[in-house]
Amino acid sequence: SPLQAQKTRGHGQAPVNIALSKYWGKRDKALNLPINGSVSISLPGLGTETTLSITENDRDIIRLNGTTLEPEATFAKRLSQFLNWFRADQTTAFSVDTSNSVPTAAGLASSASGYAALVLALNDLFDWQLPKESLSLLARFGSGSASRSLFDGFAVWHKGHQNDGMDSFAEPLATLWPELTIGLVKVDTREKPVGSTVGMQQTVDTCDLYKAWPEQAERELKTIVDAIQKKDFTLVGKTAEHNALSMHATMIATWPPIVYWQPESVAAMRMVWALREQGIEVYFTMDAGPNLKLLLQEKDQTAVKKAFGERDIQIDFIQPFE
Ligand code: 2P0
Repeated sequence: SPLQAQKTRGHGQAPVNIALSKYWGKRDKALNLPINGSVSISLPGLGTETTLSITENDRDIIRLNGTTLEPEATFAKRLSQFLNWFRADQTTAFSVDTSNSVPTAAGLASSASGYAALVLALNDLFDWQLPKESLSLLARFGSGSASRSLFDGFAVWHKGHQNDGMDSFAEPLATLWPELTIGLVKVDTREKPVGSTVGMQQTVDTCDLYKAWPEQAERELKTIVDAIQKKDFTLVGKTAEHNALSMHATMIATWPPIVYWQPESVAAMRMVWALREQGIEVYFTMDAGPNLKLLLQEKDQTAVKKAFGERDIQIDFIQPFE
């Protein structure tokens, strides 16, 4: 049976990822099928490490960062619900020990690395030896963005066309881009008031502007993938920034409105634009939170660091292909 443990424990590790063209909206909530495809870059060294075993206990035991959670905790309930796909029978219970590497600058989605690491741990425990693309499809059930966290470097999550979701998974892009640098601008690391799952559903349900999103998102996904393959930094940067701002425009135009930005977020955006005016090519992207993620080239890191440092804004740099 594919749900028979082949060893005492399974282990998995996966990175967080940042979308350059965003996933926003589901066409199927139960299967986590997206309305549009997306492309991301993984951040090595930031992510989740998970160990998994079958337990004699009658319920799942879930430890997060060394602390055992109450089964009723939102995180534990969501994880147990995901594990329902993988129980040999109703009596099977799992013991899960999962830890996120503490991000120096937060605002990074741990559900993406979390469900990717968990699927890798299941693959190890059950000795499925499945290819990453198949594991990506399984990770998608936990969290859409987790489908992209099976890979290092760039990953494209195809929206797929089938109703059963069998063609909705991510694949890696072969491009290596050593000069590409990500800046993590920490504005606020507290938990966000509206989670992505609820935020995107509300947008699909109530935002008139959203009608334009699916086509724009698919077009910009293609533009970014082509630009990555040509290593056209300018085109990647400006398309990613425009895509993120367009997604936020749809969030703002939902009812009730969803505004993830803080005053400091806007101040940081203005700094990015001011740097570009000075000829320093830096772009930003933002997710369901107030923090900015900058796209720049290694040669400009010192100038960017200095500009943010002068205004006491915390920024950390990561080279995804280091
Ligand atoms: C993304 N986000 O492409 C977009 C941009 C947030 C903003 O994927 O409901 O946690 O679990 O599938 O994957 C975050 O959404 O949502 C996300 P679910 P998920 O990175």
